[in-house]
Amino acid sequence: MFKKLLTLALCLAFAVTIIPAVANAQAEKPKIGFLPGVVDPFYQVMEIGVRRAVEDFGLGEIVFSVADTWGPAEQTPLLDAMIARGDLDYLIIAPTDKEQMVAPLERALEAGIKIITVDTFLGDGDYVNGPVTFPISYIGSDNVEGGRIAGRALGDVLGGEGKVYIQNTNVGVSTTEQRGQGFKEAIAEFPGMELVGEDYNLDDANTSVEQTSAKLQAVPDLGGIFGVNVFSAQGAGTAVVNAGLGGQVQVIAFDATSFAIELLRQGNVTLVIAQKPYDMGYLAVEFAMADWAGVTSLPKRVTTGYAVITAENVDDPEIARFIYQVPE
Ligand code: T6T
Repeated sequence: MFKKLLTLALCLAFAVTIIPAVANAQAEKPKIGFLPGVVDPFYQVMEIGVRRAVEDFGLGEIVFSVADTWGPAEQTPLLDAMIARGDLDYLIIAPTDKEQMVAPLERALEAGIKIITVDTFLGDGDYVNGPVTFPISYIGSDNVEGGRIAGRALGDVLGGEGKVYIQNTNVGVSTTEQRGQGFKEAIAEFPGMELVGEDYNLDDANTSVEQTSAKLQAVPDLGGIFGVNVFSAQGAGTAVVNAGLGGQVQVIAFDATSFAIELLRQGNVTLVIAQKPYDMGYLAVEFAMADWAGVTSLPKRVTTGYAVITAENVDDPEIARFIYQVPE
C-alpha cells in the first residue's frame, strides 16, 4: 500500500514539474518574418515553400511583407517595420542589393533577429570567409553556373558563332550579376561568338521590351539573347515576337514562369532555366527551426540546383514540376 502511494505521489510530482515545462517549450516557437525581393512568380513559389514549412512545423503565423518594385529604397522601410514590431526571432530575406542591404540588416541583427538570406546574398555570398558573415546561411541557386548554362546553350544552338546580347536587371544584385558573369565566361569559350551589349532594365518588363527592341533594330544579325530573370526574359521574348523574329533570334529565359513556358512551346524561346524557389523557402524555415533548437553546424551555403527545360522535356512530369505554379 505504502509503495503504491509513494509511486502515485512521485507521478504527481513529475506531472506538476515536468509536464508544464514540456508544454511551455512547445508553446515557445520562434516568430519568423519573410521579406522577398519583389512581387513575381519566382518569389510567389518561394512563399508557398515558406508557408508549407511553417504549417509543417506548426508555427501558425508568418510575418510577410514584399515591395512592388525592386530595390533597397523599397525594401529597407519594410525591413525597418519588421524590426520595429519587436517580436521577430528570424528573418528570411532576399536582399535586393548585396552592399546597400548590409547596414539595414545589421540593424535587424542588433535587434535580436537572426538572418537567413534566400536567392540573393550579402557581400560576396561567402558567409565563412567573406566580408559579411552574420547571416546563418545563404540558400539559393549557383547563379554563375546558371549563366554558364545559358551561355553554353546559346553557343551550341548558334553553332558557336554569332552576336549575343544580355538583358540584365540592376547593378549590385548578386544573382543577376553572377548570371551575367557566368554567361560571359561561357560565351568566351566560343571564339566565334561576340557579346554586343548588356542592358539594365531595372527589373521592369516594359523597359526590357524597349531596350531589346532597340537592340534588335541596331543589330539586325543578332543571334541570341539571354534574359537573366522573370522580367528580363519576358521583355526579351516579347520584343523578339513583336519584331517577328521568333525562332530566328534565340532567347534563353531564366526563370520558369508560365509566360516563358508558353513562349517555349510556341518556339519563341529556346531554353528555360528553372530555379527551385520552393526548396529555398522551405529549407530556410527548416534552418530557422534547427537554429532555434540549438543546432550549431548548419551549412553557411546551400545550392538548390536547376531544371533545364526544353521543348523536348517540358511535358516530362519530373521536369514540369519545376515550372513556377502560382495561384491566379
Ligand atoms: O530571378 C529571380 C531571382 O533569382 C532574382 O534574384 C531576381 O529576379 C527574380 O526574382 C525573377 O524576377
